[in-house]
Amino acid sequence: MRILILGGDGYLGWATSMYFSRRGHEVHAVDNYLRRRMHEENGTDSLTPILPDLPSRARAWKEVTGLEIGVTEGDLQDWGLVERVVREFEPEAIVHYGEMPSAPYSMIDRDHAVFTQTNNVVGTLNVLFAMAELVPDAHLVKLGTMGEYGTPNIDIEEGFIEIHHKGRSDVLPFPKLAGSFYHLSKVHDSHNIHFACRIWGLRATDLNQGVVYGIETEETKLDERLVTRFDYDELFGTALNRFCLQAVIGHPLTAYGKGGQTRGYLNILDTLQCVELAVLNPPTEGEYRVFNQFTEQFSINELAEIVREAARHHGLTVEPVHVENPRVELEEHYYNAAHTKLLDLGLRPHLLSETLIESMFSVMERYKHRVIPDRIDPRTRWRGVLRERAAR
Ligand code: NAD
Ligand code: USQ
Repeated sequence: MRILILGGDGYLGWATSMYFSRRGHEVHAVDNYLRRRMHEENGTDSLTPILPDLPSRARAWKEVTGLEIGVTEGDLQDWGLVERVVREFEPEAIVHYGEMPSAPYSMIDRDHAVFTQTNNVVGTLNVLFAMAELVPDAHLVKLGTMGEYGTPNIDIEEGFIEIHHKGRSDVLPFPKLAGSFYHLSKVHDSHNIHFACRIWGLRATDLNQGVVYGIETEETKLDERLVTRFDYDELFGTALNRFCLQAVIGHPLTAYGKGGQTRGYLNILDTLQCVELAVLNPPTEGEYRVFNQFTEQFSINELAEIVREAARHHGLTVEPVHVENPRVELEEHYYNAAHTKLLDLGLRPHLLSETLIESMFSVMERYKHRVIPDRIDPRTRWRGVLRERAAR
């Protein structure tokens, strides 16, 4: 199958490009290096030493496996670029990771919020228009987020909920209570994608993914040059990845607030499996479907305890600390989210275990000389704008 990977230089996008290439698909990756530039802006960097650009990564892939990954360097906000890539490559599936993915980055200030929503919403609109005009039968596999739903006091369904209201009923999109301007950009995308399916008959799968952890895949292990990026700083690192790195360097595990925040989590290996299952089982014409893509739920306190225990087995001593929560979010809440649709398609989850965490420690120990320790503690506050105003 011809598969276009948007955001192919990223943590998940590079791993996905290699995964599909190795399974015999024709892969073309697009990226504008936004993630690398945001790290330069913040004085941070990937723990793993990734090659300098996509062409070098594709060359290394060819040397190691003999397989080709096509590359386009460019911005999805540029209609000319999106139109050209889609016209020339004629994808049968488009896996869209190419967005600004950090909640804290989107909350820095007005400029970062506006940039996040413009980048994400305009890029996705361009992809939808290119599909409608050039490849209307292609399948869009779009990375959304479980954070679109927030933490409502009822069970979370997979995209839609049956509502009975004043004697009538309908199946409608599940209510959204996103927790950052980034998460809201995904809500806006979801509405636009759903609308494009309804009016143009496009087919799309919105993967509402939980928090991903992990550092290696079968393909990254083939050669050191094939590593994917791995971030642990306050803006781009995610909870479990950060805790593992913190354990390795002896930094207290940074549980924000009371630590009762519960989210869905999955291993990077399962991201690959889920995206493949979505691609190989496309929806029908005009169908917009939503899969909740995670395998297990944990609270922050549970994660910290699991990492502390795995660290102890590994000969490392580390303790959780409750730091002031930089975010505005519920710290104790009900959370029960459905996630059966990918299991029904055949997903076989890699569940979190101490062995798995210890294998992450081993990779991190190899690169720990690259850690920038003063970028770990949280600085970006959800109410930062209000505090700055009060100080003036
Ligand atoms: P990432 O930042 O490593 O990957 C995204 C890639 O897209 C980057 O390489 C970036 O340079 C590129 N990009 C961004 N805007 C672009 C544009 N306008 N034009 C071209 N390229 C652009 O992030 P990731 O962790 O790999 O996440 C991939 C996707 O999955 C994102 O959409 C993210 O929101 C979503 N997601 C990630 C997680 C997670 O825990 N990592 C969880 C849920 C959802
Ligand atoms: N948290 C801590 N300590 C930390 C880091 C985070 O307690 O050191 C807490 C946060 O307060 C939050 C939870 O952990 O309650 C998750 O935070 P996160 O940074 O791991 O994840 P989040 O900001 O939600 O974003 C990440 C990805 C994003 C994706 C999302 C999936 O960066 O791209 O959309 O996970 S989800 O969380 O399901 O929305």
